[in-house]
Amino acid sequence: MSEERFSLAGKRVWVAGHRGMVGSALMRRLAQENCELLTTERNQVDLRDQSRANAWMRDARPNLVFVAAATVGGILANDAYPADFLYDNLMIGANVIRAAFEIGVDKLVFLSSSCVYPKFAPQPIAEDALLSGPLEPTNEWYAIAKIAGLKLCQAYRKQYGVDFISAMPTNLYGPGDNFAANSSHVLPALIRKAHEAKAAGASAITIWGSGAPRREFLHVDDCASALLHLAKHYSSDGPVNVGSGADVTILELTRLVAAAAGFAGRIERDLTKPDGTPRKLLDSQKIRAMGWAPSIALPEGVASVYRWFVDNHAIARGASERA
Ligand code: GFB
Repeated sequence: MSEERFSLAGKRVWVAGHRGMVGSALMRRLAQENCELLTTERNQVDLRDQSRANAWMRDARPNLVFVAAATVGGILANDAYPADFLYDNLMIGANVIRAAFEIGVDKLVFLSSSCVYPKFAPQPIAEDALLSGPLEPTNEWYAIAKIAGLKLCQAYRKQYGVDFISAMPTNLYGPGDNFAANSSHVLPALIRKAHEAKAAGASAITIWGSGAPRREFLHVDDCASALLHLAKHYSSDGPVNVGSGADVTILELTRLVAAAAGFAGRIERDLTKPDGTPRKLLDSQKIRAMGWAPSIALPEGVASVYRWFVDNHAIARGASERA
């Protein structure tokens, strides 16, 4: 375990995007710490608006900021709404990072993403693969905004010596995810498909693409614990990967979800839909060496999120998790 460099005790902590899946998990985890939690609603402060973001930050005066606000979605949403994914995420990142600098926050943790790495990066993907090759076209818009955000953190650190850091979480899943058919990521989409097929007595479910792409999944509660760990223990300019260390094919994931939902029918493939990046497995040695490890195995995590979906799907959210 590396030494604690930043204590949360008595600190004012702002989770930007606290109603999203990641932000909610951070709020649950931070509730166990001796700190004061600050939040603002999306309809009060649109973080794409620089003057609103500045005014909020001047009033709230947080010591620590987690930038978990983002416009997010799965492979089709990324491809269908490139302007929203690029503009919203550029503006949120730039406004929050700049405002944090202006009021002199002690620490800022920016959430980037594993999709910022090149489409054909060597696997597992180490942090130094950043900007070493072309991006996956379906999510280059989101990726460019997330690269800009992490570069802005590095730039402020280099020019002004501030303690801004970036984390690169792998594909996340958990309670509070978006389960909408066309805008969700694969794991919640499969939960919904398997559940509805079982309820309707259908003989098959259809997955997008070939089922061959490999993805690494991390439960959002593990991600939240990693983000807190980095806030406390890490202070340097290099981004840090946050992954579970294991990947599965989409077909294997579908079988896992079908088993959790009790769906025993056929799995069909819609080859008109994109596969995206062939493989995305992070090398997370850097954070593991700092003493963090995930604690929720994929089968257990899928089963618990399936139960969450069954209990809550009537109120599950839409495509965006911006606060
Ligand atoms: O999770 P997903 O949408 O995003 O898709 P990415 C992962 C894989 O699952 C792709 C396949 O190969 C999809 O074709 N898939 C199969 C499905 N069935 C489905 C389905 O019903 N819904 C969805 N959504 N996929 C995202 C980026 O890429 O990764 C985001 O677009 C973000 O920007 C996220 O970075 C972490 O893993 O391909």
